Amino acid sequence: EFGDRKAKAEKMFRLMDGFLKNDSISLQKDILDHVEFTVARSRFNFDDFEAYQALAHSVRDRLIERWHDTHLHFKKKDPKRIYFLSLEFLMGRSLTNSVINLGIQDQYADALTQLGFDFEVLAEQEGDAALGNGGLARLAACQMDSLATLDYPAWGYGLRYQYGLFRQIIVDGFQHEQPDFWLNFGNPWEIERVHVSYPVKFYGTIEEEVLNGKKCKIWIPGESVEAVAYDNPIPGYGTRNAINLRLWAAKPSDQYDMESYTTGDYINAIVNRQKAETISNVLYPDDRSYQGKELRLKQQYFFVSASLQDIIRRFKDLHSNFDEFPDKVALQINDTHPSISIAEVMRVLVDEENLDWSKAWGIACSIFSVTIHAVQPEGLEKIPVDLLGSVLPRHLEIIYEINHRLMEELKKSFGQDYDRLSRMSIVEEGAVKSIRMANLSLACCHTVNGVSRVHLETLKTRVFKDFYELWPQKFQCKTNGVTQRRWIVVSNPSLCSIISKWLGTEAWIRNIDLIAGLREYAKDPDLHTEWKNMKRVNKMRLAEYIETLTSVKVSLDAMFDVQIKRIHAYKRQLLNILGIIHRYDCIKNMDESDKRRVVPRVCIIGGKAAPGYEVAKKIIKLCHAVADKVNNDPDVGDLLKVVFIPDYNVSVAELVIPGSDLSQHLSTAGHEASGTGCMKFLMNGCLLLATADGSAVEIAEEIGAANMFLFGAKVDEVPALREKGTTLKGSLQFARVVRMVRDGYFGFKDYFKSLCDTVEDGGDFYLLGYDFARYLEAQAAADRAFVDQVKWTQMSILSTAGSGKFSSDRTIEEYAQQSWGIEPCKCPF
Ligand code: GLS
Repeated sequence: EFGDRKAKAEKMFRLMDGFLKNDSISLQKDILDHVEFTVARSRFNFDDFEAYQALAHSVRDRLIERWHDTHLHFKKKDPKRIYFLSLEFLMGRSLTNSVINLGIQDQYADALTQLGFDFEVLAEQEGDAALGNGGLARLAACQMDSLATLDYPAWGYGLRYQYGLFRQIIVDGFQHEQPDFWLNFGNPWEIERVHVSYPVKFYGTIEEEVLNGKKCKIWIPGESVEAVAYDNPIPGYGTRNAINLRLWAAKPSDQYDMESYTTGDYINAIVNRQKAETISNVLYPDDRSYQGKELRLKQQYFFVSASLQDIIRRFKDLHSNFDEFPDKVALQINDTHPSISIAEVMRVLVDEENLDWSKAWGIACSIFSVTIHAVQPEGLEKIPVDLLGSVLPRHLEIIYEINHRLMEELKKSFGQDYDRLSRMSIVEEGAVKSIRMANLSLACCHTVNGVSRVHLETLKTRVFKDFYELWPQKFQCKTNGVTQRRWIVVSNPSLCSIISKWLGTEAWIRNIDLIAGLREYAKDPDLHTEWKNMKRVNKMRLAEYIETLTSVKVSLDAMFDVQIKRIHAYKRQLLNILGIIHRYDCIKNMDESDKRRVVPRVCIIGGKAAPGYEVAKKIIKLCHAVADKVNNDPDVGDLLKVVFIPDYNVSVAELVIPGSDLSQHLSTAGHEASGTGCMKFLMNGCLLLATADGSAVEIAEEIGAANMFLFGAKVDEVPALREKGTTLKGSLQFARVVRMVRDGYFGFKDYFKSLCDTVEDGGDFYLLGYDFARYLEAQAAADRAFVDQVKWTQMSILSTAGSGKFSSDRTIEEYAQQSWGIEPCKCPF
């Protein structure tokens, strides 16, 4: 019978390969069919958006085909799989990325031209899938692309929020937030799986029972919500593999609340059921501070519980003995957010599968690994015990038991060192007794990853010092990376062609190490000409975008100087703005002959502030206030323009990065775990002006410090500088620019007062005053380099050539080999 099934499956594989044709005529026909039958418009009358929808559906068909093949193949081979749990995935747009990874971009472009449409115009119709805040979430998206491309048997699991990250609109220079109801026009990239659903339980009580002479705990939940799967195929590049990103949506449970119905309270019963959906309604828009909110905890448990039920079901399809679980399953916890999964695995194994505690714990410890993305202890989630006890009473008990055993083990190593024991405890005593989710992860995971070398050092020596002393072997460095498919091939096609032409191959798109081959041509005048043309065309596109959005006209001869990322005190956008004020002040005081020597600049800033983050919001306003003054000053003209790009997101980044000359990464050393924006700029041949923080340190090693502009206090100097506190005076120049803001030179004097206070009067936690003079020197060095365009272009080529290490392909290979123990599983067709 097995042979029969196998033959049938093989026949199906062969048939499926024959299903969809990718020549231009077939694609045209498919698109028109979708216009008529999916979008339900007449094929004689449809607009760009409808054309985009039809196009997306025809691409989706091709994705589904490969995705089926891949999953059949995985099922057949039954390899160990990696399950990547993340509360956030920032996918951005899917169309262009999909057709490129499927290898049918030219055919589609051709088909659309024949139909009288332009591929690029239709691609612009797509909105971003913004189910994440920033770096952490975009990293997860890049890693999914690499997992698919490298043929790893991987699944992503997350939440399908109905509202993604808020849209930022600017009114009079102030940020306002608008809801991002991104599913309004449907989402062609997902497949709703109504039949793949699991109940997720909350609240209730614990009862003890005796089963087979053994005392057992039974959780009697008080609420049940249904998790329904929405699958998002992720195609690899240069392979048939397409893996799955499964996002869960909350729906009312099928279990009826009989009481309400029989008492006739029909309307209220329905209204209450509907409340279930709120769990997956909205993404929390703050990436760093957690306030122990009930909804947040419910979101975490909701997606973790559904994912684990799905994973265990898949395991049980082929296996019956949990001893084999670690051979088939690796679970990756993306930051502390999904760490409740550790308690959930224990609950399932002990309460439902009736395993001994120690056996269950052995399994848990061999399947989980975690990556920490935070530097500051505030970034590590804590859940108040009262809250956890009410929402997940059984999990709280389990965590107490894990902690009890941990403490016993620690006593063996550290004796009566109670300070240390209390620091390492999963339970934090204090005004609000809480569970430290990071400590729970550290107690269980076999691997704890940092996201850059500097970051791992911080974890080892500061954040988790005690744990490192106990388990040094758990700590590993997995320097972040980004996918060159999205950040070069999709977003900078001209650069992509140049690289392929000069390397004589497209193989670098899968094997990024080859990109180093460009070094050989860094001085070649022909390459310089092509490189500069590419940059100019990209700048032109960006300039048009800027003019459309802000009505500011910018000169293409100016240096495009960019800082785009979340607005945060530690990322020091304020340092950038104060630097701009200094530049403005200098130009104002120059005579005409001095002005002729000024390198013209367009200073571009973009980023969202968390809605409740006052300081960040004031920084946005200050940026606009300065722009207003500078851009309208006839003394300045094209020498300086200041632009704030509203609603920064993945698609905006795809447009801005290829058109930038210089990018700024200004975090106070020791505060940026890694930073991934810098890697995207680097790949695009944009020079970096950066502090020696996060991954910038490793970038300097790869391209040579002489090819970037490094400045500022070093990680190990920062604590001592802070100690000096009030005695540490910034430069005169710094005092002057801050005074200009204080005195109302840019208006809004009262409003900016508290912002100025953060960097003066003994405050200045992020050392803006201390770093200011050296920041200006680095900026001056960038100006001098820009004047020598041959030198600049060479540095730019060397940046791209040295970016190979920062591909997420390298990161994923390291995870696969060092943390997860998985092998590629390539679809044969
Ligand atoms: C972050 C860090 O702040 C970034 O430095 C890092 O690059 C990113 C991915 O590892 O993770 N942590 C976080 O909470 N948001 C981030 O962007």
